[in-house]
Amino acid sequence: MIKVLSIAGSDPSSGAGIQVDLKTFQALGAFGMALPAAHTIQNTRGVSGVEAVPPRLLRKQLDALLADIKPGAIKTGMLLTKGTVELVASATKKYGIKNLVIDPVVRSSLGRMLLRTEAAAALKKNLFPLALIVTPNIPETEALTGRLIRSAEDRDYAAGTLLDMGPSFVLIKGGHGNGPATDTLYGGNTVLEFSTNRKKGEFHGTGCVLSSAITVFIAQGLPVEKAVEKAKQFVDKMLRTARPVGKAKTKYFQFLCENIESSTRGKHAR
Ligand code: PXL
Repeated sequence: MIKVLSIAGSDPSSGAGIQVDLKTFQALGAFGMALPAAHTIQNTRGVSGVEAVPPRLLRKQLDALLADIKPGAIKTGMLLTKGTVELVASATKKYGIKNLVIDPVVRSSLGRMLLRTEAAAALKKNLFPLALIVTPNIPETEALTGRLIRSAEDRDYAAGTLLDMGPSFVLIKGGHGNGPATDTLYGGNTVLEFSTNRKKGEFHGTGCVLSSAITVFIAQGLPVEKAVEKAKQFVDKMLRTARPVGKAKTKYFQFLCENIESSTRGKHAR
């Protein structure tokens, strides 16, 4: 059985965060687990508030869980505070987690901070060195490197800066620009591009679904390059049936069973 864990923010509208991570894990045939690292007040119109989970509670939950079950891979999403980042880093070391996928969530689409300034510094210092792969979008890459990205050269340079912080791979997601949606994977002495046609509309939770799918494929034992390729194909397929679910036009992933082909599942899934 493939077991995977998400340590991320809770989105009660369930289009992002631990809720959509669990849906993704389920869709891909893994046994999913989720530990809320922070809470958001949100609906389809956006995030109107955030609250941290008390570090004492989080530490007890992490210890209870990881002392018992060893996930094949862990992903992190919205971590909000420095204390939370540090707790996740120490648990990763203590329990010998090798397959750590970090989605460095910094802000919501409408600009609400989901990672405090001192937490961003801790993320780079304490968690990035433990990561197999970090998956920032362009605004997150800019926030983490402190430099604007205006060209492919700027992006390549930023990827080098992030790789120097210690992760084995960096996937810079280009989904927020124009033209085809191209994600670029750096690491393992190569640079690989993954392009898909841009879909019409605004989508919620795309980064969460992508990093969760990567987490499952890594836990299945696929090399990072293949895990990213398959995860990107999975997201592309799910984007086609995404629909608005509330008063805003933002589209949410549905994970319709008929769209989840058995080919997206690993051989260990059944
Ligand atoms: O999509 C980024 C994201 C991640 N995690 C949570 C969120 C959001 C965006 O709103 O709420 C919990």
